[in-house]
Amino acid sequence: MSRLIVISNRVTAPKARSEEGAQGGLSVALAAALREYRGLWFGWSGLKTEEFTGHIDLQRRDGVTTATIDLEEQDVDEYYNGYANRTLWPLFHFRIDLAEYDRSFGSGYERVNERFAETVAPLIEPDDLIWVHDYHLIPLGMQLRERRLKNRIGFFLHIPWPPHRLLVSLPFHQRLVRSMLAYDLIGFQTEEWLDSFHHYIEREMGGTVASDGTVRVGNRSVKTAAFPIGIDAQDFARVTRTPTARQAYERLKRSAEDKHVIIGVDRLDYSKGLPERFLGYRRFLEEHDDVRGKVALLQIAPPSRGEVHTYEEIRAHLDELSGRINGEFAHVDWVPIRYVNQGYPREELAGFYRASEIALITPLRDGMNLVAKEYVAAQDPENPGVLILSRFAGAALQLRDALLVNPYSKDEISDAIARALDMPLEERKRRWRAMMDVVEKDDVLWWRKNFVEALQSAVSDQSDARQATELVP
Ligand code: ADQ
Repeated sequence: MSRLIVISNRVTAPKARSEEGAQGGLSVALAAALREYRGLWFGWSGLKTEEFTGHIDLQRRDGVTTATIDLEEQDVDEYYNGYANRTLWPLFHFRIDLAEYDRSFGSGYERVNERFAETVAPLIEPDDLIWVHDYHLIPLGMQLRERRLKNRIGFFLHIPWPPHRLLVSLPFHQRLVRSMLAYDLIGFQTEEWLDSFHHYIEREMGGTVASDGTVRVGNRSVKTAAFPIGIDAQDFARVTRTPTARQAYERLKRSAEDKHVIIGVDRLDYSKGLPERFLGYRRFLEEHDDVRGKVALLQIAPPSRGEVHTYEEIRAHLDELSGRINGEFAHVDWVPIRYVNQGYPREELAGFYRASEIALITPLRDGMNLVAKEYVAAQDPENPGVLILSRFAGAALQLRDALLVNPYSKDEISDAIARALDMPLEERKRRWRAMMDVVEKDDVLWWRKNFVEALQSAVSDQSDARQATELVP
């Protein structure tokens, strides 16, 4: 059996199995795949070094080998904080107004992708399957081909793919997309993002798309498909039964007294629609004075990407907005919004999800959104809560029995909260069962199995793959 080489920006070192509860579902699933295929996981350590040395820190723990490198300060500024998080992230989340185009970001991005390729290439054996993850590493496949690697190489994008008309606002967009033709398989979260990619290929590159998703540009063919990512539903159900989860459940229930808890859990990011959510909740309080004092919104949002200015701004904005809404509506014994800037281990989150009658998950755009699936998996089947979900999250295409809302509309958010609070038990159970079926069936194991099998069966014509690198101007 071939080995699997996973390459992502950051590597989450596997913990001992007994500690796995503290890790994200994705890293657990990838670690399981790496154990099965005897592979290795390569990426940035998260550490900075004065000068790039290419030194690889190889570690083996619990059956998984990780190989990490440190990056220079300038690399981190230009590649990670720059091109990845200030150019691609906003643009791919339809926030062209926030996207910054700086020549140094683009060159830093390509330099780091070259450094990744240069360092990982000697670790790769001819039969290895290579799986590259996310927007930080789009040109990596081409960089590996330039080093004469003939392996099957797949790429999975965790975030949305923007519509053609938006993507052309990116300087050198053709160069970026052409570099993707070096892969054998390109995976997206949903059919919607896949369609946008196909439109770009047809309209901007004069390529064709066959009915099986094979994209053809010049002589180069690449397989493309949607692989909606899931959670480890079985494990999440187990986590929900742990003593820590039960304690977290009790703690939230006790502190809420008899109030209906509405929960939101997100990284603090402008794509998650937090100000719009607070304003939608404010509209609800305004319109339903009879319920004031009987509901509480618990928003958990730990800061992320603190080195990027826009993230400082969103944080300041939310502090101000939550303070203003609380000041406007609070009583001596009731605060409408509990806004918490810290992350919690999975066990505790599971307990909080189960103790909340409603989840309000309203990103303005999201590749998938795993929190929505975790909320569903943590519910009590006999008394499940209601999921209110943005129709612009990838998850909305699968969780059709959520109450789907336009996250920009205060009225829709307000009406959905009112409807959720009044929803009869039978309807809650019916909706939950339908969503839980999807969460259980299309779980993370299914996702990675599908992707790896599709990659194994991708016909890799290497003469074409080398040509792809020649297509890049
Ligand atoms: P994210 O934007 O990080 O992921 P999401 O999928 O919702 O978004 O969350 C990922 C994980 O982080 C979840 O497992 C969640 O439990 C955890 N998490 C979020 N907030 C937390 C908190 N406050 N405390 C502790 N844990 C928290 C990107 C894309 C998504 C895509 C995923 C996976 O943006 O669209 O679903 O990758 O592909």
